[in-house]
Amino acid sequence: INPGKLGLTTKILLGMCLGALLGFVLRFTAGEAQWVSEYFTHGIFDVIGGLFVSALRMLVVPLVFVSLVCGTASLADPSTLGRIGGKTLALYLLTTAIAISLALGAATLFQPGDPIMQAAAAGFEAKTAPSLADVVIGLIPRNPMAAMSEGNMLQIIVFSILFGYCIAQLGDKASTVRRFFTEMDNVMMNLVNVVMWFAPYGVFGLIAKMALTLDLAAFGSVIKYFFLVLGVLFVHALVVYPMLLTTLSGLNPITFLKKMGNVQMFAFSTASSAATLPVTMENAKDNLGIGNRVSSFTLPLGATVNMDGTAIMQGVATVFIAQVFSVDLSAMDMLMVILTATLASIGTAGVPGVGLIMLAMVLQQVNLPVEGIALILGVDRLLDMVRTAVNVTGDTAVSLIVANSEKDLNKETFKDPDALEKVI
Ligand code: DAS
Repeated sequence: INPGKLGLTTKILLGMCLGALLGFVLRFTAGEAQWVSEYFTHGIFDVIGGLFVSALRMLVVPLVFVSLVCGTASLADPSTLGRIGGKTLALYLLTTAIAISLALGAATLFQPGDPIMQAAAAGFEAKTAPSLADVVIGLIPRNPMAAMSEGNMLQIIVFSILFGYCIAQLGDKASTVRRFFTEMDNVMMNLVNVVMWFAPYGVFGLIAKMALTLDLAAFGSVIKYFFLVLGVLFVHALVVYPMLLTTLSGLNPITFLKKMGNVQMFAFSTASSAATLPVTMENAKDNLGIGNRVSSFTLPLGATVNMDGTAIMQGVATVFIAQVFSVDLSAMDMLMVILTATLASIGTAGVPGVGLIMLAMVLQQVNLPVEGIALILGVDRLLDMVRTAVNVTGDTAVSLIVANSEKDLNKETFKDPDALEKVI
C-alpha cells in the first residue's frame, strides 16, 4: 500500500484497527505486566492520544470565536440571525426530545434491568441540575477573555455573535475588521487541516489505550443495558436523522451519512464533541457545502447544547436503574427525565464522561439512587464513544436542514463524493 495515496478516512480507519489490534494483543499476551502499563497504556499510547486531543482542543476557542464573528458579520441582513437561531434551537430541542422518548420507550418495552437490589455502591455526589434562570443568566460573559480562557462555550458563542452582529451593522465602517476575521477564519481552517494530518496516529493511540483499559468484566451484568443503548443510538442515527433530512430538506440521507465517516471516527476516538468540533466544522463546510453563516453558529452551539446520544443513554439508564431498584417511574417522572436531561445537556460542554455527570442530575431529579450509576460505569466509556458520534451527527444534520432552508448550502459540494479530499 502506498500510504501517500490513501485518503484521510482510510488512514484513520487503519489507525483505529491497528490500535485496537495492538491493544488487545498486548492485553491478552502480556496481561497486566508492569512494562505494558508503563511503556504503553500510560506511555506511548497516552502520549500520542493525549497530544492529538490537546491539539484538537487547542483549536476550539479561537476557531469558534473567529468563525462565529466571521459568520455573523457576513449576514447581509442581521435580522436573519433570529430566524437561523430560532430554527436551530427548535430543531435541536426536537431531535433531543425524540431521542430521549425513543430511549424511555425502548427501556420500558425491553426491561433491561433485573429487579435485584444492589448493595449501595460508592456514593456519587450529584450536582443539582441548573435551573433555567441559571442557564440564561450564565449566557452573558462578565469577562469575555475569562470566558475564552475557561472555555465557557455558551458565553463565547454569545459574545462572538454580539461582536459579529455589530460588525454587520457598521457596514463599510468596519470593512477592515470584517476582512481581518475572514482571513483569520481561513487561517484557522488551515490549522484544522494541519492537525488532521496527525489524526491517524492520534486515533491509533486513543483506540490502543481503550483496548488495553476497557473493563470487559462489567459487560456480563449489564449486557442488556449496553446493547439496548447501542440499539437506540443506531436507530436514532440511521432512521431518525435520515427521516428528518428527507422530510425537512429533501437531501439524500445516504450521501449525508457517507460524508459523516471522518467526523464520527474522530468523535468515537476522542469521546468529545468539543474536541471534534474543528473537524465537524471543516466537514460541514468543505464536504457538505454548508455555508459559514449557518455552520459557524449551529455547530459550536450544537457541540455544547445538542447531545441526542447522551440523552438516549440517560433515558435508558434511568429506567434501567429504576428497574434494578424496583422503583416504578410514573409518566410525570418520565417527563421530569426529559426536561432535566435536556436542561442538563445545555449547561455542559461536550467532553468525555460528561453524560454520566448529567445522569446523576437526572437521577437526583426523579429521586432515584444516584449510586445506581456504579452499575453502568464499566461499560460507559465505549457507550460514550458511540453516543458522541451520534451527538455530532445530530449537530450536522440540523445544520444541513437549517442551511438548506436558509439557501446557505452549496448542493454541488454536497453531492460531490470526494469534495473533502480536494481540500485536505
Ligand atoms: N462525551 C460527550 C460528548 O462529547 C457525550 C457524553 O459524555 O455523553 O458529546
